[in-house]
Amino acid sequence: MTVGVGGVEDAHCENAMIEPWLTVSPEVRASLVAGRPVVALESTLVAHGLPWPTNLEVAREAEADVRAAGAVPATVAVWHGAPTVGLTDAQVAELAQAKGVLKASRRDLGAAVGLKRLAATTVSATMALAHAAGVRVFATGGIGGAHREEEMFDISADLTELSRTPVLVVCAGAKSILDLPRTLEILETLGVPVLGYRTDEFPAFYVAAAKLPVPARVESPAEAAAAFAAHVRMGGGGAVLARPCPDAAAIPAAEFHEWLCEAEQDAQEARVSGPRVTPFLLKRLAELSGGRTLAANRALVVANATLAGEVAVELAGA
Ligand code: PSU
Ligand code: MN
Repeated sequence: MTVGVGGVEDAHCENAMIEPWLTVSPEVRASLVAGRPVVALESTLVAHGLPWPTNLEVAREAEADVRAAGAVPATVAVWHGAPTVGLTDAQVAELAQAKGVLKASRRDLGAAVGLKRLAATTVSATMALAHAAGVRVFATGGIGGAHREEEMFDISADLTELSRTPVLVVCAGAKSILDLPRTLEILETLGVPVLGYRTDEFPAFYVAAAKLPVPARVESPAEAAAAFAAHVRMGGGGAVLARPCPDAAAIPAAEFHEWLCEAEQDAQEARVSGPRVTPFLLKRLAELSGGRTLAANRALVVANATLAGEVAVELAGA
């Protein structure tokens, strides 16, 4: 089912970019049809990545910051079977407290829709739905990637989706719980540009810099938009715009590593695997750090939302 308001439905007929099977909120649809900037936001970090009530606060702050930058926010989820771009505030609030929400990556979307599930979308699934709506910019906390070799084989579907779906993912790099050198190598193999936002080092989520060089650096939203637009024009898929966690909230690498070792041990003892790994580690790290990783996560998500709004404005003006 699609939602239309006033003359927007007619305009939609000419707009081949919005897929008919997608539910798009009236405000988001109107913006897309008019060529105005829209930023997608994901829902896994709300349903699985952050605890109540921080999750709802962060979701609302991210939306407000996208608006402050001059773009329209579109939080993405599968709403009882309806793939949706642009949840209402009531839906976001419900999702933040709902129990038994599916964590849907790209592979899970068909089952979530076909079986009418309530599902939060990860980076890969959010990219797919954002692209189906014609949304080109998406803000999140950190992308998934390759887990460490000592752990069970686990490479996030976020990486393959980035290789094929032309959406710019604004994030604080990849999660610090991952093997970052391997993650960057895989991104190179897949042809995914990684743009460092005013940094030469790949950001590592809570940790501001991973001492790994980024292949390209941009100094402004306009430069980020230009690099992404050129990549897509030449047949490229997605790209990563990596902005370091704001200094005041960032965590020193040494301190973080102590907590991470302990959290990983706990995960192994609890025999956690598959999609449960990331939420388990994030929760355990928040406990072990006395809430510092949570504060960092919050700061980086809202900073990314602002930057994504600014880049979307540039792309819309181009
Ligand atoms: N950013 C956050 N918190 C999160 C995530 C991103 O600040 O919880 C989510 C994203 O949805 C990302 C997922 O796609 O974590 C990675 O999960 P996995 O490692 O299972 O692919
Ligand atoms: Mn995984």
